[in-house]
Amino acid sequence: MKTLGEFIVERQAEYPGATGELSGILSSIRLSAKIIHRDINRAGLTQDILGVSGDENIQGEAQMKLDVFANETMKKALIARGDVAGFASEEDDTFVAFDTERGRNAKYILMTDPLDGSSNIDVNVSVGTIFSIYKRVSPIGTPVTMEDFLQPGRKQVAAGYVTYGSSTMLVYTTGNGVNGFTYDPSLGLFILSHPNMKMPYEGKYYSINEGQYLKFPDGVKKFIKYCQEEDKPTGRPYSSRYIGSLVSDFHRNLLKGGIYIYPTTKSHPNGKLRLLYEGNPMAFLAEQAGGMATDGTNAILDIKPTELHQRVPFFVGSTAMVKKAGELIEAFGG
Ligand code: AHM
Ligand code: MG
Repeated sequence: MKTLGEFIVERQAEYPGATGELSGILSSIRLSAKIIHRDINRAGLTQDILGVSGDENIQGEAQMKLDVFANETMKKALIARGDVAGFASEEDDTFVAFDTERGRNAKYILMTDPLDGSSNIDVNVSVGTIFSIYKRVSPIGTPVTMEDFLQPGRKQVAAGYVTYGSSTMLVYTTGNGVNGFTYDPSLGLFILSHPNMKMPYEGKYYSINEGQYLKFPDGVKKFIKYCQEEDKPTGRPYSSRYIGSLVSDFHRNLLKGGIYIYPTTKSHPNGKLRLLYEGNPMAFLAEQAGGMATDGTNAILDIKPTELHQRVPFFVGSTAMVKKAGELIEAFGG
């Protein structure tokens, strides 16, 4: 049995010049994951956690109490260790520069969706936490700037998610494969349970909010019909599975093979998901596991962001399925 802590230390030793800051950030995330896990598991028992907070985020979405709680937990855990220079989140209007001596001298920044799929929390369905880490581009010793956050996904140093499902798992990459750790609550430890995760090349699930079908572009409609057609060699029809938590849908498709799509729709002309803290980290994990992620045409990781809360159409999963969706979008429009 290998714990996440041991694994992080082992990996750090492979990089002789490593200062331990990235390891420190991963430890902060591990701690936040344990706290969020504990509170999610008590969500049905306490009214402090269930329901809406009464506020909206900058994107006009109602914040759940747990969104706010998870965001504060992440921020506090990161500030306490002082290994990041700045932080940006789905729940905050703009980025936060950790403007202390330690923060100004730190070399990484972190972006997060602290509680993805939070509309599921009141009905006891899985939610997740997503994170994405970059090296800053502004000079060390100064407060971080917007430029540090608007880097293409290709520049990510590490990314991952926590899925609070029937068990809680932390899955992450530092660009050297993807590894998954299952939480043992009785020990308070994440244990390496899924080393070197690989996404099947051909999938068997498609995950999309089909209730929006009439609002989808023609290429996406054609792809859905393709998924439903009978074809022995590709194993079609594929099964439809949509949890409505990107993390959970992605996690299933990573293990079993499948595609998750949030396309442009008439009500979401740029898609719904955010490039920086949803699209990029999941795309990095997908590519590291042998899968693929596009906006229908271009690799997600190559997009140069222009805004912190920028949205992007998102196609992620098994390479054969993402490629097929791309072909139909090229032929019929996305
Ligand atoms: P959130 O970060 O505000 O929870 O929104 C993102 C979520 C994804 O996890 C999920 O796949 C999608 O929104 C569901 O949206 P919809 O209800 O439109 O299908
Ligand atoms: Mg989200």
